[in-house]
Amino acid sequence: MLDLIIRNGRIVTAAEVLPAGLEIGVKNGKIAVIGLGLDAGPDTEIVDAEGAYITPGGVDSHAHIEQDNAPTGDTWETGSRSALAGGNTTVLAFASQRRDETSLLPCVERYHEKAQGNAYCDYGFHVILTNVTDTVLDEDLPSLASSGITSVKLYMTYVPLRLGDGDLFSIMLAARQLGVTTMIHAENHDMVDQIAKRLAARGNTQTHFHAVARPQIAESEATYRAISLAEVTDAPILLVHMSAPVALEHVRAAQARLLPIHAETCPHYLYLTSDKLHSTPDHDHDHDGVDGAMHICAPPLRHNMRDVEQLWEELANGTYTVVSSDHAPSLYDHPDGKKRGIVTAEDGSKTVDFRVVPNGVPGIETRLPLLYHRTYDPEDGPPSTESAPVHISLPRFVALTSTNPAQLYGLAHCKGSLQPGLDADIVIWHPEAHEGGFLITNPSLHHRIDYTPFEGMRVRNWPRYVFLRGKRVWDRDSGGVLGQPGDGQYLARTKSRILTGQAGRTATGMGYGERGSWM
Ligand code: DUC
Ligand code: ZN
Ligand code: ZN
Repeated sequence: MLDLIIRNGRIVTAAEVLPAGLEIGVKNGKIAVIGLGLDAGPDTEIVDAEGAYITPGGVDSHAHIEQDNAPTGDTWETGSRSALAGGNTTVLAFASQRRDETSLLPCVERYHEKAQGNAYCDYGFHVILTNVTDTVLDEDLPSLASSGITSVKLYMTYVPLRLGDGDLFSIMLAARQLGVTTMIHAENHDMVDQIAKRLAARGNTQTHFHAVARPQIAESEATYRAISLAEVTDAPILLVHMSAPVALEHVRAAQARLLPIHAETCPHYLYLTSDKLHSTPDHDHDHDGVDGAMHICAPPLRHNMRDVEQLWEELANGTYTVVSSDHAPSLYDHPDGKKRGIVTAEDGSKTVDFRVVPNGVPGIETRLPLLYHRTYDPEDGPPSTESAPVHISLPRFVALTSTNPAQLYGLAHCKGSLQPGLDADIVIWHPEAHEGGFLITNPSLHHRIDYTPFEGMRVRNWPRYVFLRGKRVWDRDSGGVLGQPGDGQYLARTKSRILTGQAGRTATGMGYGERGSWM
Protein backbone atom coordinates (compact mmCIF):
# COMPACT_ATOMS: atom_id res chain seq x y z
CA MET A 1 0.00 0.00 0.00
CA LEU A 2 1.28 3.45 -0.90
CA ASP A 3 1.98 5.94 1.90
CA LEU A 4 1.16 8.97 -0.21
CA ILE A 5 -0.46 9.75 -3.55
CA ILE A 6 -0.22 13.16 -5.18
CA ARG A 7 -2.99 13.73 -7.70
CA ASN A 8 -4.08 16.37 -10.14
CA GLY A 9 -0.72 18.04 -10.78
CA ARG A 10 1.56 18.58 -13.77
CA ILE A 11 4.90 16.82 -13.22
CA VAL A 12 7.91 18.68 -14.56
CA THR A 13 11.17 16.91 -15.39
CA ALA A 14 14.37 18.33 -16.86
CA ALA A 15 13.10 17.21 -20.26
CA GLU A 16 9.37 17.93 -20.33
CA VAL A 17 6.09 18.72 -18.60
CA LEU A 18 4.40 15.33 -18.38
CA PRO A 19 0.76 14.92 -19.46
CA ALA A 20 -1.93 15.89 -16.97
CA GLY A 21 -3.43 13.02 -14.99
CA LEU A 22 -0.21 11.29 -13.96
CA GLU A 23 -0.03 10.66 -10.22
CA ILE A 24 2.96 10.19 -7.92
CA GLY A 25 2.88 7.27 -5.52
CA VAL A 26 5.28 7.29 -2.56
CA LYS A 27 6.34 4.37 -0.38
CA ASN A 28 8.98 4.39 2.40
CA GLY A 29 10.28 7.82 1.44
CA LYS A 30 10.87 6.92 -2.20
CA ILE A 31 8.88 7.55 -5.33
CA ALA A 32 7.41 4.10 -5.93
CA VAL A 33 5.40 4.73 -9.06
CA ILE A 34 4.25 7.41 -11.46
CA GLY A 35 1.07 6.40 -13.24
CA LEU A 36 -2.62 6.80 -13.88
CA GLY A 37 -5.34 6.05 -11.32
CA LEU A 38 -3.09 4.80 -8.50
CA ASP A 39 -4.83 2.70 -5.85
CA ALA A 40 -5.05 4.15 -2.37
CA GLY A 41 -5.26 2.00 0.76
CA PRO A 42 -7.08 3.00 3.95
CA ASP A 43 -3.98 4.74 5.35
CA THR A 44 -2.74 6.37 2.16
CA GLU A 45 -2.45 10.14 2.42
CA ILE A 46 -3.93 11.85 -0.64
CA VAL A 47 -2.76 15.29 -1.73
CA ASP A 48 -4.65 17.23 -4.40
CA ALA A 49 -2.25 19.48 -6.31
CA GLU A 50 -5.22 21.36 -7.81
CA GLY A 51 -3.63 21.55 -11.25
CA ALA A 52 -0.35 23.06 -10.05
CA TYR A 53 3.09 22.21 -11.40
CA ILE A 54 5.11 19.67 -9.45
CA THR A 55 8.90 19.86 -9.49
CA PRO A 56 11.64 17.85 -7.76
CA GLY A 57 12.97 19.25 -4.47
CA GLY A 58 15.48 21.99 -5.08
CA VAL A 59 19.17 21.10 -4.79
CA ASP A 60 20.97 24.25 -3.70
CA SER A 61 24.57 23.34 -4.39
CA HIS A 62 26.23 26.51 -3.11
CA ALA A 63 25.45 27.84 0.37
CA HIS A 64 27.62 29.12 3.20
CA ILE A 65 26.29 27.90 6.52
CA GLU A 66 28.11 28.17 9.86
CA GLN A 67 31.43 28.66 8.14
CA ASP A 68 34.29 29.52 10.53
CA ASN A 69 35.13 32.59 8.47
CA ALA A 70 31.53 33.90 8.28
CA PRO A 71 30.47 33.96 11.91
CA THR A 72 27.43 36.24 12.16
CA GLY A 73 24.77 34.53 10.08
CA ASP A 74 22.61 31.47 9.96
CA THR A 75 23.10 28.27 11.87
CA TRP A 76 22.36 24.92 10.24
CA GLU A 77 18.99 25.05 11.92
CA THR A 78 17.96 28.45 10.56
CA GLY A 79 19.68 28.15 7.18
CA SER A 80 18.19 24.76 6.34
CA ARG A 81 14.78 25.84 7.63
CA SER A 82 14.91 28.76 5.25
CA ALA A 83 16.03 26.46 2.44
CA LEU A 84 13.03 24.21 3.01
CA ALA A 85 10.55 27.09 3.07
CA GLY A 86 11.82 28.01 -0.38
CA GLY A 87 11.42 24.53 -1.85
CA ASN A 88 14.87 23.02 -1.28
CA THR A 89 15.29 19.52 0.06
CA THR A 90 19.07 19.36 -0.39
CA VAL A 91 21.76 21.89 0.46
CA LEU A 92 25.45 21.55 -0.27
CA ALA A 93 27.49 23.85 1.95
CA PHE A 94 31.19 24.37 2.57
CA ALA A 95 33.69 22.95 5.01
CA SER A 96 36.50 25.47 4.93
CA GLN A 97 40.08 24.43 5.62
CA ARG A 98 42.03 26.94 7.71
CA ARG A 99 45.36 28.08 6.26
CA ASP A 100 47.25 26.55 9.19
CA GLU A 101 45.60 23.14 8.78
CA THR A 102 47.79 20.68 6.93
CA SER A 103 45.11 18.01 6.73
CA LEU A 104 41.44 18.19 5.78
CA LEU A 105 39.96 15.49 7.96
CA PRO A 106 39.68 17.38 11.30
CA CYS A 107 38.18 20.31 9.42
CA VAL A 108 35.50 18.19 7.78
CA GLU A 109 34.73 16.55 11.12
CA ARG A 110 34.08 19.98 12.68
CA TYR A 111 31.57 20.78 9.95
CA HIS A 112 29.81 17.45 10.31
CA GLU A 113 29.34 18.19 14.01
CA LYS A 114 27.73 21.53 13.25
CA ALA A 115 25.16 20.08 10.86
CA GLN A 116 24.37 16.73 12.43
CA GLY A 117 20.99 16.68 14.15
CA ASN A 118 20.30 20.30 13.24
CA ALA A 119 19.39 20.31 9.56
CA TYR A 120 15.81 20.45 8.32
CA CYS A 121 16.80 19.21 4.88
CA ASP A 122 19.37 16.77 3.50
CA TYR A 123 22.87 18.10 3.16
CA GLY A 124 26.44 17.52 2.06
CA PHE A 125 29.73 19.39 1.94
CA HIS A 126 32.22 20.71 -0.56
CA VAL A 127 35.66 21.35 0.92
CA ILE A 128 37.33 24.74 0.45
CA LEU A 129 41.05 24.09 0.06
CA THR A 130 43.42 26.79 1.29
CA ASN A 131 46.58 24.83 2.16
CA VAL A 132 47.58 22.33 -0.49
CA THR A 133 49.92 19.81 1.15
CA ASP A 134 50.97 16.35 -0.05
CA THR A 135 48.73 14.88 2.66
CA VAL A 136 45.79 16.82 1.28
CA LEU A 137 46.41 15.68 -2.29
CA ASP A 138 47.53 12.11 -1.78
CA GLU A 139 45.59 11.01 1.29
CA ASP A 140 42.77 13.35 2.29
CA LEU A 141 41.09 13.94 -1.05
CA PRO A 142 40.87 10.19 -1.80
CA SER A 143 39.64 9.51 1.71
CA LEU A 144 37.01 12.27 1.50
CA ALA A 145 35.90 11.12 -1.93
CA SER A 146 35.27 7.65 -0.56
CA SER A 147 33.25 9.10 2.34
CA GLY A 148 31.01 11.04 -0.03
CA ILE A 149 32.69 14.43 -0.43
CA THR A 150 33.31 14.58 -4.16
CA SER A 151 33.83 18.29 -4.79
CA VAL A 152 36.25 21.01 -3.76
CA LYS A 153 36.10 24.79 -4.01
CA LEU A 154 39.13 26.92 -4.79
CA TYR A 155 39.49 30.70 -4.61
CA MET A 156 41.60 32.76 -6.98
CA THR A 157 41.05 35.87 -4.83
CA TYR A 158 40.97 36.96 -1.14
CA VAL A 159 44.24 36.97 0.82
CA PRO A 160 43.16 34.34 3.40
CA LEU A 161 41.81 31.93 0.78
CA ARG A 162 43.43 32.41 -2.59
CA LEU A 163 45.58 29.81 -4.31
CA GLY A 164 48.17 30.34 -7.01
CA ASP A 165 48.05 28.74 -10.44
CA GLY A 166 50.42 25.94 -9.36
CA ASP A 167 48.08 24.86 -6.59
CA LEU A 168 45.05 25.10 -8.89
CA PHE A 169 46.90 22.90 -11.38
CA SER A 170 47.84 20.19 -8.89
CA ILE A 171 44.38 20.09 -7.31
CA MET A 172 42.70 19.80 -10.70
CA LEU A 173 44.97 16.88 -11.57
CA ALA A 174 44.25 15.11 -8.29
CA ALA A 175 40.52 15.84 -8.55
CA ARG A 176 40.35 14.55 -12.11
CA GLN A 177 41.78 11.18 -11.08
CA LEU A 178 39.24 10.87 -8.25
CA GLY A 179 36.18 11.98 -10.22
CA VAL A 180 35.93 15.03 -7.96
CA THR A 181 34.38 18.26 -9.28
CA THR A 182 36.46 21.41 -8.85
CA MET A 183 34.51 24.62 -8.18
CA ILE A 184 36.37 27.87 -8.76
CA HIS A 185 35.80 31.45 -7.64
CA ALA A 186 37.47 33.27 -10.53
CA GLU A 187 38.51 36.89 -10.13
CA ASN A 188 41.98 38.33 -10.78
CA HIS A 189 43.12 39.14 -7.26
CA ASP A 190 45.96 41.54 -8.04
CA MET A 191 43.87 43.53 -10.50
CA VAL A 192 41.11 43.97 -7.91
CA ASP A 193 43.62 44.77 -5.19
CA GLN A 194 45.38 47.44 -7.22
CA ILE A 195 42.15 49.17 -8.22
CA ALA A 196 40.85 49.06 -4.63
CA LYS A 197 44.08 50.58 -3.29
CA ARG A 198 43.94 53.38 -5.85
CA LEU A 199 40.32 54.05 -5.05
CA ALA A 200 41.17 54.24 -1.35
CA ALA A 201 44.08 56.63 -1.99
CA ARG A 202 41.53 59.00 -3.50
CA GLY A 203 39.08 58.57 -0.64
CA ASN A 204 36.73 56.46 -2.76
CA THR A 205 35.81 53.79 -0.23
CA GLN A 206 32.02 54.20 -0.04
CA THR A 207 30.05 51.06 -0.65
CA HIS A 208 29.30 51.67 -4.34
CA PHE A 209 33.01 51.63 -5.20
CA HIS A 210 32.97 47.89 -4.49
CA ALA A 211 31.67 47.23 -8.01
CA VAL A 212 34.22 49.64 -9.52
CA ALA A 213 37.03 47.66 -7.89
CA ARG A 214 35.90 44.36 -9.38
CA PRO A 215 35.32 44.98 -13.09
CA GLN A 216 34.07 42.31 -15.49
CA ILE A 217 37.57 41.99 -16.95
CA ALA A 218 38.83 40.70 -13.56
CA GLU A 219 36.29 37.88 -13.73
CA SER A 220 36.96 37.32 -17.41
CA GLU A 221 40.75 37.00 -17.13
CA ALA A 222 40.57 34.62 -14.17
CA THR A 223 37.86 32.57 -15.86
CA TYR A 224 40.00 32.13 -18.96
CA ARG A 225 42.99 31.18 -16.80
CA ALA A 226 40.95 28.63 -14.85
CA ILE A 227 39.63 27.12 -18.08
CA SER A 228 43.17 26.92 -19.48
CA LEU A 229 44.36 25.07 -16.38
CA ALA A 230 41.38 22.76 -16.62
CA GLU A 231 42.08 22.12 -20.27
CA VAL A 232 45.73 21.23 -19.81
CA THR A 233 44.95 18.95 -16.85
CA ASP A 234 41.85 17.53 -18.57
CA ALA A 235 39.74 18.24 -15.49
CA PRO A 236 36.04 19.15 -15.29
CA ILE A 237 35.43 22.41 -13.44
CA LEU A 238 32.49 24.58 -12.46
CA LEU A 239 32.98 28.33 -12.32
CA VAL A 240 30.85 29.54 -9.44
CA HIS A 241 28.61 32.62 -9.26
CA MET A 242 29.43 33.99 -12.71
CA SER A 243 28.07 37.48 -13.29
CA ALA A 244 30.06 38.88 -16.23
CA PRO A 245 28.82 38.26 -19.79
CA VAL A 246 32.36 38.80 -21.08
CA ALA A 247 33.60 35.97 -18.85
CA LEU A 248 30.80 33.70 -20.04
CA GLU A 249 32.12 34.03 -23.57
CA HIS A 250 35.14 31.98 -22.45
CA VAL A 251 32.84 29.33 -21.00
CA ARG A 252 30.79 29.13 -24.16
CA ALA A 253 33.90 28.91 -26.35
CA ALA A 254 35.28 26.11 -24.18
CA GLN A 255 31.99 24.22 -24.28
CA ALA A 256 31.91 24.58 -28.05
CA ARG A 257 35.26 22.76 -28.06
CA LEU A 258 33.64 20.01 -25.93
CA LEU A 259 35.65 20.81 -22.80
CA PRO A 260 33.88 19.81 -19.55
CA ILE A 261 33.45 23.39 -18.31
CA HIS A 262 30.40 24.32 -16.25
CA ALA A 263 29.09 27.65 -15.05
CA GLU A 264 26.83 28.67 -12.20
CA THR A 265 24.96 31.88 -11.48
CA CYS A 266 22.69 33.14 -8.71
CA PRO A 267 19.39 35.06 -8.53
CA HIS A 268 20.99 38.31 -7.34
CA TYR A 269 22.91 38.55 -10.61
CA LEU A 270 19.71 37.84 -12.53
CA TYR A 271 17.69 40.68 -11.03
CA LEU A 272 19.86 43.33 -9.38
CA THR A 273 22.33 45.95 -10.61
CA SER A 274 25.13 47.88 -8.93
CA ASP A 275 22.96 50.93 -8.20
CA LYS A 276 21.90 48.93 -5.13
CA LEU A 277 25.37 49.57 -3.73
CA HIS A 278 24.71 53.27 -3.16
CA SER A 279 24.10 53.92 0.52
CA THR A 280 21.47 56.29 1.84
CA PRO A 281 22.83 58.52 4.62
CA ASP A 282 19.78 58.25 6.85
CA HIS A 283 19.00 54.59 6.35
CA ASP A 284 17.26 53.25 9.48
CA HIS A 285 17.82 56.72 10.95
CA ASP A 286 21.25 55.58 12.13
CA HIS A 287 23.04 57.85 9.67
CA ASP A 288 25.68 55.20 9.14
CA GLY A 289 25.49 55.50 5.39
CA VAL A 290 26.34 51.88 4.82
CA ASP A 291 23.12 50.18 3.71
CA GLY A 292 24.63 49.68 0.24
CA ALA A 293 26.76 47.05 2.01
CA MET A 294 23.71 44.78 2.06
CA HIS A 295 24.32 44.21 -1.65
CA ILE A 296 28.08 43.71 -1.52
CA CYS A 297 28.94 40.36 -3.03
CA ALA A 298 31.78 39.09 -5.16
CA PRO A 299 31.80 39.10 -8.10
CA PRO A 300 29.74 42.27 -7.73
CA LEU A 301 26.34 43.14 -9.13
CA ARG A 302 26.99 44.48 -12.62
CA HIS A 303 26.18 47.99 -13.80
CA ASN A 304 23.67 47.51 -16.63
CA MET A 305 20.36 45.76 -17.10
CA ARG A 306 21.72 44.76 -20.50
CA ASP A 307 24.32 42.61 -18.72
CA VAL A 308 21.66 41.15 -16.45
CA GLU A 309 19.46 40.25 -19.40
CA GLN A 310 22.45 38.62 -21.11
CA LEU A 311 22.68 36.20 -18.18
CA TRP A 312 19.07 35.11 -18.80
CA GLU A 313 20.04 34.33 -22.38
CA GLU A 314 22.91 32.19 -21.09
CA LEU A 315 20.44 30.34 -18.86
CA ALA A 316 18.13 29.70 -21.77
CA ASN A 317 20.81 28.75 -24.30
CA GLY A 318 22.53 26.22 -22.04
CA THR A 319 25.78 27.98 -21.14
CA TYR A 320 24.93 27.77 -17.45
CA THR A 321 24.62 24.37 -15.83
CA VAL A 322 23.44 25.43 -12.38
CA VAL A 323 21.64 28.23 -10.54
CA SER A 324 22.51 28.25 -6.84
CA SER A 325 21.75 30.78 -4.12
CA ASP A 326 25.33 31.39 -2.89
CA HIS A 327 23.53 32.05 0.41
CA ALA A 328 26.19 34.01 2.32
CA PRO A 329 24.37 35.12 5.42
CA SER A 330 26.01 38.06 7.17
CA LEU A 331 23.79 40.16 9.39
CA TYR A 332 23.52 43.80 8.37
CA ASP A 333 23.28 45.45 11.79
CA HIS A 334 26.21 43.72 13.46
CA PRO A 335 29.79 44.89 14.01
CA ASP A 336 31.14 41.72 12.35
CA GLY A 337 28.45 41.73 9.70
CA LYS A 338 27.86 44.22 6.91
CA LYS A 339 28.47 47.09 9.34
CA ARG A 340 32.06 45.98 9.64
CA GLY A 341 32.42 48.44 6.77
CA ILE A 342 32.07 51.34 9.23
CA VAL A 343 35.57 52.35 10.22
CA THR A 344 35.99 54.56 13.30
CA ALA A 345 39.06 56.83 13.27
CA GLU A 346 41.03 57.77 16.42
CA ASP A 347 39.11 61.06 16.70
CA GLY A 348 35.83 59.13 16.74
CA SER A 349 34.79 60.14 13.24
CA LYS A 350 33.31 57.41 11.07
CA THR A 351 33.97 56.51 7.48
CA VAL A 352 32.84 53.64 5.31
CA ASP A 353 35.27 51.23 3.65
CA PHE A 354 33.82 48.72 1.19
CA ARG A 355 37.04 46.66 1.39
CA VAL A 356 36.24 45.35 4.87
CA VAL A 357 32.57 44.52 4.32
CA PRO A 358 31.95 40.75 4.29
CA ASN A 359 31.06 39.60 0.79
CA GLY A 360 27.85 37.82 -0.08
CA VAL A 361 24.08 38.06 0.23
CA PRO A 362 21.41 35.79 1.73
CA GLY A 363 19.07 34.05 -0.70
CA ILE A 364 18.56 30.36 0.03
CA GLU A 365 14.77 30.75 0.42
CA THR A 366 14.17 33.04 -2.54
CA ARG A 367 16.24 31.16 -5.17
CA LEU A 368 13.49 28.96 -6.56
CA PRO A 369 10.62 31.50 -6.55
CA LEU A 370 12.83 34.12 -8.20
CA LEU A 371 13.87 31.79 -10.99
CA TYR A 372 10.39 30.32 -11.40
CA HIS A 373 9.11 33.87 -11.86
CA ARG A 374 10.50 33.92 -15.41
CA THR A 375 9.51 30.44 -16.61
CA TYR A 376 6.96 29.21 -19.11
CA ASP A 377 5.26 25.94 -19.95
CA PRO A 378 6.65 24.69 -23.31
CA GLU A 379 3.09 23.90 -24.36
CA ASP A 380 2.21 27.59 -24.10
CA GLY A 381 5.54 28.85 -25.43
CA PRO A 382 7.47 31.85 -24.09
CA PRO A 383 5.73 35.22 -23.66
CA SER A 384 5.45 36.53 -27.17
CA THR A 385 5.57 40.34 -27.10
CA GLU A 386 8.59 41.81 -28.83
CA SER A 387 9.87 43.60 -25.75
CA ALA A 388 9.47 40.63 -23.39
CA PRO A 389 12.64 39.67 -21.60
CA VAL A 390 14.01 36.14 -21.99
CA HIS A 391 12.19 33.44 -20.05
CA ILE A 392 13.28 29.86 -19.46
CA SER A 393 11.11 26.78 -19.89
CA LEU A 394 9.87 24.92 -16.82
CA PRO A 395 12.01 21.86 -17.72
CA ARG A 396 15.07 24.12 -17.95
CA PHE A 397 14.15 25.53 -14.53
CA VAL A 398 14.15 21.98 -13.13
CA ALA A 399 17.45 21.18 -14.83
CA LEU A 400 19.19 24.29 -13.48
CA THR A 401 17.91 24.09 -9.92
CA SER A 402 17.68 20.38 -9.23
CA THR A 403 18.59 17.79 -11.88
CA ASN A 404 21.90 19.27 -13.03
CA PRO A 405 23.32 20.00 -9.57
CA ALA A 406 22.29 16.50 -8.46
CA GLN A 407 24.11 14.95 -11.41
CA LEU A 408 27.14 17.22 -11.30
CA TYR A 409 27.70 16.62 -7.58
CA GLY A 410 27.11 12.88 -7.47
CA LEU A 411 23.53 12.80 -6.14
CA ALA A 412 21.71 11.46 -9.18
CA HIS A 413 21.14 8.10 -7.46
CA CYS A 414 18.75 9.74 -4.96
CA LYS A 415 17.99 13.39 -5.81
CA GLY A 416 17.17 15.78 -8.61
CA SER A 417 14.31 14.13 -10.46
CA LEU A 418 10.75 12.86 -10.05
CA GLN A 419 11.42 9.24 -10.96
CA PRO A 420 10.58 5.89 -9.38
CA GLY A 421 13.41 4.76 -7.13
CA LEU A 422 14.57 8.24 -6.15
CA ASP A 423 13.84 10.09 -2.90
CA ALA A 424 10.31 11.49 -2.72
CA ASP A 425 11.56 15.08 -2.55
CA ILE A 426 8.66 16.93 -4.10
CA VAL A 427 7.60 20.56 -4.49
CA ILE A 428 4.00 21.41 -5.33
CA TRP A 429 3.60 24.99 -6.44
CA HIS A 430 0.41 27.00 -6.10
CA PRO A 431 -2.02 26.82 -9.00
CA GLU A 432 -0.96 29.52 -11.47
CA ALA A 433 -2.27 33.07 -11.12
CA HIS A 434 -2.51 32.69 -7.37
CA GLU A 435 -3.85 35.96 -5.94
CA GLY A 436 -1.38 38.15 -7.78
CA GLY A 437 1.75 36.40 -6.56
CA PHE A 438 3.85 36.69 -3.44
CA LEU A 439 5.63 39.70 -1.98
CA ILE A 440 9.16 39.13 -0.69
CA THR A 441 9.74 40.86 2.63
CA ASN A 442 12.33 39.93 5.19
CA PRO A 443 9.85 39.09 7.99
CA SER A 444 8.22 36.54 5.66
CA LEU A 445 11.48 34.58 5.36
CA HIS A 446 12.84 31.92 7.69
CA HIS A 447 16.56 32.71 7.81
CA ARG A 448 18.19 34.48 10.76
CA ILE A 449 19.34 37.48 8.77
CA ASP A 450 18.04 41.01 9.22
CA TYR A 451 17.51 41.78 5.53
CA THR A 452 16.89 40.33 2.10
CA PRO A 453 18.45 41.87 -1.01
CA PHE A 454 15.11 41.24 -2.76
CA GLU A 455 12.94 43.26 -0.35
CA GLY A 456 9.71 44.43 -2.00
CA MET A 457 9.95 42.23 -5.10
CA ARG A 458 6.80 40.38 -6.10
CA VAL A 459 7.14 36.87 -7.53
CA ARG A 460 4.58 34.90 -9.47
CA ASN A 461 4.57 31.75 -7.39
CA TRP A 462 5.92 30.07 -4.26
CA PRO A 463 6.21 26.44 -3.15
CA ARG A 464 2.91 25.53 -1.51
CA TYR A 465 3.92 22.10 -0.20
CA VAL A 466 7.37 20.54 0.14
CA PHE A 467 7.93 16.85 0.84
CA LEU A 468 11.28 15.54 2.08
CA ARG A 469 11.60 11.80 1.48
CA GLY A 470 7.79 11.57 1.53
CA LYS A 471 7.25 13.64 4.69
CA ARG A 472 5.33 16.90 4.35
CA VAL A 473 7.74 19.47 5.77
CA TRP A 474 6.36 22.76 4.40
CA ASP A 475 2.80 23.95 3.96
CA ARG A 476 2.78 27.60 3.03
CA ASP A 477 -0.92 28.10 3.66
CA SER A 478 -1.28 26.10 6.83
CA GLY A 479 1.45 25.77 9.43
CA GLY A 480 4.50 26.88 7.44
CA VAL A 481 7.51 24.77 8.40
CA LEU A 482 6.26 21.37 9.56
CA GLY A 483 9.62 19.62 9.55
CA GLN A 484 12.04 19.40 12.47
CA PRO A 485 15.74 20.02 12.94
CA GLY A 486 17.33 16.63 12.50
CA ASP A 487 15.00 15.55 9.67
CA GLY A 488 17.88 16.25 7.29
CA GLN A 489 20.40 13.50 6.62
CA TYR A 490 24.01 13.67 5.50
CA LEU A 491 24.33 12.68 1.84
CA ALA A 492 27.37 10.64 0.87
CA ARG A 493 27.88 11.54 -2.77
CA THR A 494 29.24 9.48 -5.63
CA LYS A 495 31.46 10.68 -8.46
CA SER A 496 30.25 13.52 -10.61
CA ARG A 497 28.43 12.88 -13.84
CA ILE A 498 29.87 15.14 -16.54
CA LEU A 499 27.08 17.10 -18.15
CA THR A 500 28.97 19.18 -20.64
CA GLY A 501 31.70 18.28 -23.07
CA GLN A 502 33.94 15.32 -23.16
CA ALA A 503 36.89 14.64 -20.89
CA GLY A 504 40.01 13.17 -22.45
CA ARG A 505 40.32 15.54 -25.39
CA THR A 506 43.71 16.79 -26.45
CA ALA A 507 44.39 20.30 -25.19
CA THR A 508 45.10 23.19 -27.51
CA GLY A 509 48.70 23.04 -28.71
CA MET A 510 49.40 19.59 -27.25
CA GLY A 511 50.16 16.58 -29.36
CA TYR A 512 48.13 13.37 -29.08
CA GLY A 513 49.23 11.41 -26.00
CA GLU A 514 51.59 14.17 -24.90
CA ARG A 515 50.05 14.35 -21.42
CA GLY A 516 51.16 10.77 -20.79
CA SER A 517 54.74 11.97 -20.29
CA TRP A 518 53.88 14.11 -17.25
CA MET A 519 50.43 13.27 -15.94
N1 DUC B 1 32.30 33.89 -2.69
C1 DUC B 1 31.31 33.09 -2.44
O1 DUC B 1 31.32 31.97 -2.90
N2 DUC B 1 30.28 33.50 -1.72
C2 DUC B 1 30.18 34.75 -1.15
C3 DUC B 1 31.26 35.66 -1.44
C4 DUC B 1 32.34 35.13 -2.25
O2 DUC B 1 33.29 35.79 -2.55
ZN1 ZN C 1 33.10 32.70 -4.21
ZN1 ZN D 1 29.73 31.34 -2.16
